Formats: sequence, C-alpha cells, structure tokens
Amino acid sequence: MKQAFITGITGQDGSYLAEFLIGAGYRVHGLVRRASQANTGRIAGLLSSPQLHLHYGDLGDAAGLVALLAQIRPDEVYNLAAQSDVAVSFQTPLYTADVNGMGTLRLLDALRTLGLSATRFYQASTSELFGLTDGLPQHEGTAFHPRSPYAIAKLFSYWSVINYRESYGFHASNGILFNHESPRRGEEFVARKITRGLARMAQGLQGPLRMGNIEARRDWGHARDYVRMQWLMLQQESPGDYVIATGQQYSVRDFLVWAGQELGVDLDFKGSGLAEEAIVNHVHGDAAPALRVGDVVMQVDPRYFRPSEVPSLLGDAARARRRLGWHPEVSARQLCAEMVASDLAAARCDAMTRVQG
Ligand code: NDP
Ligand code: GDR
Repeated sequence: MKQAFITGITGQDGSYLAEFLIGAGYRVHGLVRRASQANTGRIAGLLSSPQLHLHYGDLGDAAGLVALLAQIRPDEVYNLAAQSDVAVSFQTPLYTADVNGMGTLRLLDALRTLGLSATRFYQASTSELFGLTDGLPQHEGTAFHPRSPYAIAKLFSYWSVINYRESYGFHASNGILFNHESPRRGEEFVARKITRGLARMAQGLQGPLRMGNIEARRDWGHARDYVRMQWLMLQQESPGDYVIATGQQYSVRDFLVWAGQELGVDLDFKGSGLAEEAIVNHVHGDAAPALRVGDVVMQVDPRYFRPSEVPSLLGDAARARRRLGWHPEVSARQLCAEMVASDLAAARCDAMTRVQG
C-alpha cells in the first residue's frame, strides 16, 4: 500500500485530497495542529477509516517533522499547510513567512537529511505569485510580481522546490493553482463569504455583507477537480511546475449576482466606489423568504480593501492539459450553485433551530 503524507489535511484541499487518496488505495498520514476545539470537521467522514492516520505537528516544528517523516517514510508528500489568508498575511507577515516559506524548507530538508530523496513532493503554489502582471492569461512563463506577505513567502517555497529538484534530484513539483472553492471553503474567502452570507440573509439570520474590492477578477474552479491534479503531478515520470486554472475569469461582483440568482433574488448596484451597495430589485421563488425588494444585501467597506491588491487573475493551463491530460469539470457558475445550495441547507437548519429554541 502506498503511503502519502498530507500537511494541511484539515483544510479544504486536504480533506478532498485525503478522500481521493484513500479511494485510490493509499495509506494516508495527515499532520494535524493541536487546537482547543476540534479542527477535523472537514475530514469527519474519514476518521473511522483504517487507511487514515493522524499525527500532531506543525510546520514550525522542524524536529517534529523529521521524527514523523522518519517514522512514516512516505512515498508522496503533499505540502498543503499554510496560513492561506492573503488579507491576514498583511497583519501577520513574519508568522506567514515562517509557515508558508520556511515551513516548506523544513519539510524538504527533513527529507534530504533522512535520505528520503525518492519521496515525491507536491507544493501548493499559487496564482498569487503572479500578483500584478501586464498581460493575461498568466502561464508558467509569466514573470512573478507577488503583492502580499503571503505571496512572497509562497515564492520562497516555489523556488525552494525547484532548488531541491535541481540540487538533489528530488521529484518535487509546484502546482500553481488559481482560486478554487467548494462548500468546504473557509468562510472568510470571498466566494464562501458571499454564498454563506446571502443564504443566511435569505433566512433572516444576518444583515448585509460588508465587502472590499468587488471589481477584483478571479479564475475560480472547484477544489475537487484541483486535488486530482495534485496527485497526477506526482504520478509523472519527471517532476514539473504546472498552472491549474479554468481559463475563465469573472469579477467578485459577478459572483455576488450569481449567488443572488441561485436564491431567486435579482440585484441592482447603486452608488460607486466606497459608497456602493447591492440592493434587491426582484424576488422570485421561495428560497429567500426574509428578503424583500429594496433590501440592501452588500455594502462596500474600506476595511476590506488590502494594502496592495491583486486585481486580475486568469490562468492558461495548456501545459497541464497537454502533459497531464487534465481539464476542469466544474464551471464557476456551477460551483456557485453548489455552494449556495449547501449554505442554504445549513442556513435553513439554523433558522429552524432558532425558531424551535
Ligand atoms: P485552508 O486554509 O483551508 O487549509 C490550510 C491548512 O493548513 C489547514 O489544515 C490548517 O490547519 C493548516 N495549517 C495552517 N498553519 C499550519 C501550521 N503552522 N502547521 C501545520 N498546519 C498548518 O487552505 P486550502 O485548503 O484552501 O489551500 C491549501 C493550500 O493551497 C494552502 O497552502 C494554500 O495557500 C494553497 N492554495 C490555495 C488555493 C485556493 O484557492 N484554495 C489556491 C492556491 C494555493 P487548521 O485546520 O488547524 O487551521
Ligand atoms: P485570494 O482569495 O486573496 O484570491 O486568495 P479571496 O477569496 O480572499 O479574495 C479574492 C478577491 O476578492 C476580493 N474581495 C474580498 N475578499 C475577501 N476575502 N473578503 C471580502 O469581503 C472581499 N471583497 C472583495 C479580494 O480583495 C480579492 O481580490 C485565495 C487564497 O485561497 C490563497 O491561499 C490562494 O493562494 C489564492 O486564492 C489563489
């Protein structure tokens, strides 16, 4: 049985990847941080699997990583752990640099010092490396211009992977993934903030969303599609670096409009810049009993603007298509529908509990 080690197994991608690898017959070892409340909700369905083994640890703890890797001797390592919130990285730049940059080096060097150079290594690199670029779409040859402590730390990891490949012959690959979401996405990221927020408003559970730059444009895919590719990269004879994206770009504003439509609510935008609001102009169906024409569902709030923004990301995944035979199966619009349906079901449950309580 092949052994995989996943850091970040409790996160969005880690949970889908663990499901995928267990389904493919792997023994999966996951790194879990000790927390004061359970942080294994996303992998709850896997906890009873005899193929899953969880280990306490942290990317900050080099000695712990060495001990774990010596014990597990994995065939494949997937380094998904990170302080993954770009906005938060401006408030915690040193911590973010340590986890997202040095953390990767700790893992790579643990493999080197243990002589595990045959272990295949996947690094969760990101479209945030591109940051501010002149031309679209972005591809593997596009120059990087990182715009946040998050992205700068990830750039260190990106090059560390290439350096261990070139210096020590590691089978180490970077997946340069564009934004990917799912019903399991963290609630602070914009797509989930919108689907969860509107679903809860529809049930009368919360007031308007406060948001930042709604003109930002992203290339959104589905996390389940993207973890399949992470595995595929490690099955290739040679390592490499791959952009993974849908090739379609939409604005945050578009995503907001779609989420409204999924709930039977059409939105109008009034005002501009810092005074812009989204207002309900038509309600059809019964998915949003608490919303009425004229209700404000979103207000722009300067607190959500970032010190430096990444305005426009659009990926060209031609290399992944050509070499890995990979293509995305879920469109951004379908993704939005799935997320709204999931958040609406949860909001209806919360609303029922509130009424009964
Ligand atoms: P999440 O934020 O959902 O998950 C992050 C994971 O990392 C969690 O399991 C978290 O643990 C863990 N973690 C955080 N800090 C540490 C640490 N110091 N030591 C050990 N584990 C830690 O991220 P995603 O699943 O969305 O993303 C996975 C990876 O892919 C990340 O590296 C992210 O930067 C990168 N990425 C994500 C993209 C996306 O659109 N989702 C796009 C491109 C790259 P806990 O549950 O305890 O918080
Ligand atoms: P991003 O994702 O920064 O691209 O990083 P996020 O969903 O946080 O932001 C996307 C864009 O939306 C704009 N925005 C808002 N963002 C948030 N979170 N909240 C708001 O209220 C809001 N209003 C507007 C942002 O300014 C931004 O332009 C994600 C993470 O998963 C990273 O770990 C990963 O590397 C990249 O995607 C690819």
